[in-house]
Amino acid sequence: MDNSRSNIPSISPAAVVVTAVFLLVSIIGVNWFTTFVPLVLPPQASAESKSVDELFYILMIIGGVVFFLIQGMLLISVLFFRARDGDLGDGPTYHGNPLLEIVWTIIPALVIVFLAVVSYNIWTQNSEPKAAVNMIDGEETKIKVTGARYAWTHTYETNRLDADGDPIVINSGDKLHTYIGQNVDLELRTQDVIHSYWVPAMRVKQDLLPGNPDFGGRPTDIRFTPIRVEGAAYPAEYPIVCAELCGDGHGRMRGTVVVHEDESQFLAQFFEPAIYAILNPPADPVLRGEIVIQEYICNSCHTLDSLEWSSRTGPSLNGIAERAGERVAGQSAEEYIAISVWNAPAFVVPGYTEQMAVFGPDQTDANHMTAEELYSIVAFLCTQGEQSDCDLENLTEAIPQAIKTAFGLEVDISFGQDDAEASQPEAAADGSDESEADSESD
Ligand code: HEC
Ligand SMILES: [Cu+2]
Repeated sequence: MDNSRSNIPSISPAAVVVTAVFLLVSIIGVNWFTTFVPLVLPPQASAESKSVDELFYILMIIGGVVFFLIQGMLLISVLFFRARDGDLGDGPTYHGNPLLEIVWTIIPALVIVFLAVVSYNIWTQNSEPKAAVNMIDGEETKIKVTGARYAWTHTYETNRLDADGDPIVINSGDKLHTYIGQNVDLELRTQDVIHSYWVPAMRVKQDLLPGNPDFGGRPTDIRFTPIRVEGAAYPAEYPIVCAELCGDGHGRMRGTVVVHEDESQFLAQFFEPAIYAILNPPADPVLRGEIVIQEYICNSCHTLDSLEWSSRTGPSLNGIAERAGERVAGQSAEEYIAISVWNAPAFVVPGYTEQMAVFGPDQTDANHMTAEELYSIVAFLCTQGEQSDCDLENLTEAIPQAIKTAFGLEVDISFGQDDAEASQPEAAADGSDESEADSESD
């Protein structure tokens, strides 16, 4: 066996030709393949999406060529350099070719530096804070997103004031309303584990990091600016997904970005009706409860056919009013439901564990629930069942009484009865907004 160390075996011209052809075919093939990528990707719905897709194409082409080249070389080696019949010897031993080694180190290094620079530029460009964010009615506002197993909640801290002079907060549940050209800047917080707010159509994704903000926790920000998508009908809707495995309900932790065509459509179809509904809640607690309960993440754990909820972490709320009176001896149905919502651990339904989220006046953001809201939620749940254990004729007295007994709190049930002077916005007046019922109130 020839053992000389720097003796490179001669390469047959055929192999060189095959390699060259393979390289050419893979470049052309990968290029051709990328023309199909837009069919698979969601539409480019944000200003950020173009640069992200450009980076994606660059990565695809480089990765694709490297892949086909390496597989091609492997194929060629197997075909041309395989052991011939009767050849039982080792192949020639050789190593040490400084030129070759320098070349195959420098080329990938340059490629990686190039990718790092391009990626870094696109990342900083897309994530850097912008001026004039979340403009509504000519003013900046704050939009917060709360992630919790397994739901998203969006809250708008508006510049409108309620009767007491406090800023009105719109809770739009799992929907983010925005409009073309609005510089969206969301503050993200989680109530439990790490989640990740991902809007594929906007090409943005950001983790939510645990930690109590009062003790140095870390709210994060996600920024994007919706643009017009050719051929889309407005308002257009795009999914929000959780991109961090956060538990068994991770797959249904979803929401929707609703992009309105312009600010006036946003105001008319979402914002003004939401403000109007907050200033003019229905006087009937049951009707109000049906709206209020949908602002919370109850749907992420419970089933309730009348509202099309279908989650199974907690017991079904179908017919809850028929069982509520018998759950705990000595507790009225109203009291039992009120305690179940504000102080779930007080009684744990057999077969379930203490997994229910905590709601109450001391909680923040998505879990903040006033006594008035509790009152209307209890009123609504009292109507869920054929034979209600609640005193349906007398809810306006029975529920405040139950809340007083359970928590020692007085409930102000006068809402919706004296706000006649607030003016009706046009959009709500033309009746085009039943679908917004799930996005209103304080
Ligand atoms: C994180 C999941 C989760 C969320 C969110 C949640 N619940 Fe629950 N809920 C549970 C679980 C689990 C139970 C059963 C254990 C217990 O009784 O504490 C339960 C029990 C209940 C019960 C008692 C049911 C019965 O059959 O006796 C009521 C009523 C209830 N929840 C209402 C609500 C309402 C209203 C909301 C929203 C404001 C809500 N829940 C949000 C998980 C949840
Ligand atoms: Cu999640």
